[in-house]
This record gives sequence, C-alpha cells and structure tokens, in this order.
Amino acid sequence: MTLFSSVEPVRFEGPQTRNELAYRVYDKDRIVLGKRMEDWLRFAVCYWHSFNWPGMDIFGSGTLPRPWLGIPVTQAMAEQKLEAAFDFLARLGAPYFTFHDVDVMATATTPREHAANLQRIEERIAAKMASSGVKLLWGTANLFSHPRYAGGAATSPDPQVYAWAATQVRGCLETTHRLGGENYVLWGGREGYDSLLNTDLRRELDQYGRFLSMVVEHKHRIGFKGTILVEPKPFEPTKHQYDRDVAAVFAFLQRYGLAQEVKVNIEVNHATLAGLDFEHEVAAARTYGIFGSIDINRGDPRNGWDTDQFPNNAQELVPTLVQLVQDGGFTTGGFNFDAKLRRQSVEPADLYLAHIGGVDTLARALLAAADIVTDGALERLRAERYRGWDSDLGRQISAGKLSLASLSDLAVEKGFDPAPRSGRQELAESLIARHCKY
Ligand code: XLS
Ligand code: NI
Ligand code: NI
Repeated sequence: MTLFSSVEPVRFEGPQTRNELAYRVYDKDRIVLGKRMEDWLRFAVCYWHSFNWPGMDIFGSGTLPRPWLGIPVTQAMAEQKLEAAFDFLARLGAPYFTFHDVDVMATATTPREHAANLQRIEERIAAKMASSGVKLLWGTANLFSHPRYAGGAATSPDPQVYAWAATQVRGCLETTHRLGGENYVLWGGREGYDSLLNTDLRRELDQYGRFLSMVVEHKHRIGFKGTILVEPKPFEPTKHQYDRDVAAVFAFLQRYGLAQEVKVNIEVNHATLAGLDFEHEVAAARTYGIFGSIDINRGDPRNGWDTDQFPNNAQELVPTLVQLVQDGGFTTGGFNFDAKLRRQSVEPADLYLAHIGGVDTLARALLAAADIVTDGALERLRAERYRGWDSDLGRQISAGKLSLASLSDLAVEKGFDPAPRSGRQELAESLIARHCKY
C-alpha cells in the first residue's frame, strides 16, 4: 500500500464513460497510421514534480502529502518514494519515467557520498523497472538547486564547482546508461548570468562547450547509445540563459563542433517564455536536424514564468503533432510531462487526473494530426504556395545557376510582374480547427 494505491489501474473506457479515472481517448493499442498510440506518444511521468515537489511556492510552504520528503532525505525515505512512484506509474499505465539524480537518491554532502548514494538507489530502481516494465525516457543531473551552483555549474567561475558538476553528470549518465535510458538531458538552469557586469561571456561559453564535449566523449567511452539532449529555456532562474532557444542552442553546438552529437529537448512553456510558438521551436529543431524530445507542459497566458501546467488544449498542440506525424514519430524522444499540480490539489487522485487529462489531450491532438496528414489538404495548400519554385526560374535559382547580376538582368529583360497571391492562412487555420473533433 502506498499513497497512490487507492486508485484502480487506469484503463481506456472511451468517450462515453462517467469514470473520471479512465482514459477517454488514449487507447494504447489503437493503431494510428500503422503504429500503436503508446508508441506514437511515448509519454513519461517526471519524478521531480510528481513525487519530489511538496507544493511550495515563493510565498508558502508545501501543501501536498509527500511523507518521504525531508531534509536530509535518508535512504529509507528515498525507497519509500520509489515504492510510491512505481505504484503510481504502474496504475497510470505510464510506459516511461524521467528523473534527476537528486530526486531519487538520499541526500549526499561529498562527491564520494553522492556517487555511493546514487549507486545504492540505482539498484532498487533497476529492480522496480524490471518488475513493472516501466522504462526510462531520460535521466538528468540537477545542477541548479544546491547553493554551490548559484553562480552556474559548467559556467561557474570556480573550477571546483565545475568538477562537482562533472561528478554528478558522470554518475547520472552512467546510471541512465545502466538503466537502459533512451536519452540523457542537460538543462542549464544556472548556465547564464544575472549581470554582464561580473560575467566573462566568452570564457563561460568556452567552459560550457568543453563540458558538453566531455559529456559526449564519456557517452562514447561507456557505450551509451541514447541521445544527449540540451533543453533550451530563455530565463528563470537566471536572468539570461545561454541555451535561450533552439536557434541559440544550434549556434552553440556548431561553434563547439557538437551539432552531430547533441539534440534538443523542447519544452512548450520555455518556447512561450522565449516569445516563440512551440511549433516554431519544433520546426526549427527539425530544420537544423537536432529535434529530440518534448517536455509537454504549458504556461499561463497571463503569467510570465514557468507555471508547468498539464496540457489540456488539444487544438493548440495539433500543429506540432502534424510535424511529428509527418516524421513518423519520435526516434528516441517522447512526451515528458514536466508538469506539476496546483498547490490545492492535495488528494492522491489529483495526480492521476492531471496525467489522464494530459494523455487524453495528446491522444486527441494525435488523432486530429493523423487525419490532417491523411487528408493532405494542408500539405497541398503549402505545396501550391511554393509552386513557382518548380518552374525553370525556380529550379535555376535553387541549383545556384544564377548570380545576383544574371538574375537581375533576367528580371529586367523579361519584365517580371508577379501578381499577389493568397497565402490561404485562414483556410489553413480552419483546416486545423475542423479536424479537432475527438
Ligand atoms: C525547468 C526545466 C527542468 C528540466 C529538467 O524549467 O524544465 O524541469 O526539464 O531539469
Ligand atoms: Ni523541462
Ligand atoms: Ni521548465
């Protein structure tokens, strides 16, 4: 018996059910365009918000019953948490989970103790994974909560802090590898600055570049076959984060020769905070060849911070799901619910309701996206818009056969007078809306 045992295993019961603790749309074995729903979504429950966050905010302390939390966390508490977490994962029917090193282990004060405590809980996690069949989408090291990281981890002005970060990442990467993790994530919450006045930007970027290179070197050394992912975010907690968005991460990866080795984990709310559309970030990553995985939470349109809310608007997600369906789905990535409950959601059932709502939202968006791709009208509209590039002129320009001078000579000679054409944006938007019927 754990905190989460009061809820029966969550099943698909269809849209008509009166049972709130059931899936209405997510039917894991339903085949959508040749692939099981579960394999399209590859959803994960995150350890930190779900089991490790007591519901505190900057104005108040924890509200949620999480009896295994305390300072310090002992091995017994870590094990009690693990028990509850895997009980929840199994009852929800989650195929994956994600974690930070410090979410799962007993508190450690020295690098040696850190390695030992992580190792100790790793064995327990491995046993739980084996008996439940739940898999690891990704692991990550928390390089932002401890006071030592106040000035950054890989971008710290102190090389001993940098070495501590190396200890944590090495340990967590190796644990992730042994647990069969499919990706390893680095979110640089403190890799940035609060003021440029005390910051050597070039030095910090070089430190960070070297750090990421070491991670990649180690990945190959130990034979980890998963994907290394960087998670962009523009700010919070730091005023400026170096990995501010997909474009900034790509420039960074190119500068340090890592663009073939590292991809991105895109979080919906981080895109919003960067002033970008979520679907833009996904499109940019696909264009640069660095799309990896997704943290599927949302922000609040009136709040300028990372509110980490569960998704509940399928239509908003459809433009992204269309891209995913066009690609045939994730490779090693998945949808990680990096989302947390509200402080008043104190009942164990609330955590189920939050995830069920989120999973059904994704399933709705997936079904709509599959219909849109099958229907083909959106793709035709887009192709039609670029039709001119199939002409002789378009082909010659694309093939690099014309110079600026010869092209301008041609325009003058032929007297080009292109007529304005509709971009059909309203039609495209209606197409999305009309397919959202699940
Ligand atoms: C914080 C990030 C964090 C990462 C994992 O905003 O989203 O939760 O996903 O370190
Ligand atoms: Ni995240
Ligand atoms: Ni976030």
